[in-house]
Amino acid sequence: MTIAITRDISPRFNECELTHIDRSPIDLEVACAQHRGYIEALKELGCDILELPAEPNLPDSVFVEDTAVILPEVALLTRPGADSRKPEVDSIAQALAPYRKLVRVTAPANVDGGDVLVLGKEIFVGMSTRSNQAAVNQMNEHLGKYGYRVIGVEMHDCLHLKTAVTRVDENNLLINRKWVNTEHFEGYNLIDVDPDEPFAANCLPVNGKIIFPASFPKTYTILESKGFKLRVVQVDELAKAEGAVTCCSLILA
Ligand code: CIR
Repeated sequence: MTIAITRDISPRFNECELTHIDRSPIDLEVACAQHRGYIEALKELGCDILELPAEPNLPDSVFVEDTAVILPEVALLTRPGADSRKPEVDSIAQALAPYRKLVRVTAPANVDGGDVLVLGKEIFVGMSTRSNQAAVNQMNEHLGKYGYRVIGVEMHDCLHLKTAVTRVDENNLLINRKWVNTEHFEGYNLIDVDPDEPFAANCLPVNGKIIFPASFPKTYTILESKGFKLRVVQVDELAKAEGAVTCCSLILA
């Protein structure tokens, strides 16, 4: 059974943090409809949804990915880099407690789940504006005992590591090489996003299909031509808050 944790959109979504894109007004109704469509896609791909109520005063709290890193053995609660987002973690801890043993990083560590790319027993953490070396060190302490190795990765010009590179399956990564050095990923087949679609590297594999934004048709075609089965979702209103497809769920396989 696959469980996906999601959280409804805060009425204060327009006050979200923004780092690399300009603010443009978000239509809450459209954003909520797109979020529902995303949840429908998760259901269609076999997920049971654990839908948490909105956190009215936490504008970015729909982006649950940033609050935790889920592994088969344990879940690591993060300490998000933006102060406005730090209070998002406690309610996620409650939601995760029935499913996993919990460990947590503490100050001075900062890490957003969007910076954490798990590839087997290697865990890559983007050294973004949200995540730091103290987090890499603490994650190694917590997760080393389960055989994981946590490695900091230099990146630039985008919010999170998973804005620049995500896992398509056990052999393939989808990547925008302009934003991240490829040296850590040499054992993988790298699939480049179309140059016209720099934000297309964020995809979400679930039970053999890939959840992928409708806004990136050229990269869609690249993936489809390689035989991947995609499930398209419309998330452009959520993208105005600098979010993409991985960030709106926590998947417990
Ligand atoms: C933020 O800046 O934290 C939010 N506005 C966007 C977070 C998106 N999270 C993600 O891609 N994992």
